[in-house]
Amino acid sequence: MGGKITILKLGGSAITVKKKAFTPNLNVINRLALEIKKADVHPLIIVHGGGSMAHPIAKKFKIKEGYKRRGQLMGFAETHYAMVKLNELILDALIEQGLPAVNVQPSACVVTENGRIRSMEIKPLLELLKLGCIPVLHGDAVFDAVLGFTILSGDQLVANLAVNLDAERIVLGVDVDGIYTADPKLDPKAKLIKTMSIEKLKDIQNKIGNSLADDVTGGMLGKVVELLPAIEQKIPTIIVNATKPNRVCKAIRGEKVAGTVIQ
Ligand code: ATP
Ligand code: IP8
Repeated sequence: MGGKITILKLGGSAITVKKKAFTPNLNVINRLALEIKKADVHPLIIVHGGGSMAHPIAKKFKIKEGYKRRGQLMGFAETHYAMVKLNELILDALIEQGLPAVNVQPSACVVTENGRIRSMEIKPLLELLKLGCIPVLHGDAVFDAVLGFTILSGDQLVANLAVNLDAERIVLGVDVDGIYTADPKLDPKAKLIKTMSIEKLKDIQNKIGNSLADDVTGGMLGKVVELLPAIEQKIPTIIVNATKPNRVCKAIRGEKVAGTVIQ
């Protein structure tokens, strides 16, 4: 495979129009594919979120809470289907750039227990990396051994893969410049936190909010909580604005870029 793995999360807030249900942001998706091509970083795993493509359906049918009635089954199927469709748009853009991107579907290789990853069939993903392909995973509606089904966030997948594969770095692309002292969309006085220690992160957890749009996995707060195991393992982690040109490209190369570095 050669070298340690870089893990890039393309946040749903950047790759979809979060305020408008079922709306991918094709301009951002296509530009990000170009940046990933330009960055030329190997080995690379991409994980993407659901944004407005999947969170509204997951919320409507209470998929995260688990199976309670037959009527939810269509919601489970539709949530997964929305992620497959968004994944297809991302693969279209990456393949258009000549990148060997291959979907690895979490619902087919992960089992959770009360919402936490209990097991993951990792071999196909590792073989793809060895071949030089770019595995592309996503948050998903998955089978849960206790709840029947649930929502697995892309952030939990990122942290789990980073810890188990001892990643080189994690880059999280969202629609804001990083972690602020308060939600920058609600508080114009919020200040960007450029570097953050794990102690400071734990300290300000209660000031970090959810997303303003439908988000069943907890917005920025959910992200930070999920990332803690990877940060505790000292895997360099940076949150950057993926809606602004070149930030993701520089971040996956390990270059200095505007954002929040957690170390
Ligand atoms: P998805 O879960 O769909 O992949 P995402 O990972 O791109 O989405 P969100 O879960 O939407 O990102 O979280 C990002 C949002 O969190 C921002 O749009 C911002 O409004 C909100 N937010 C809340 N509190 C803060 C904060 N303290 N600093 C930065 N953003 C914050
Ligand atoms: O957007 C969950 O993944 P996330 C996606 O990374 C859904 O939180 C709702 C299936």
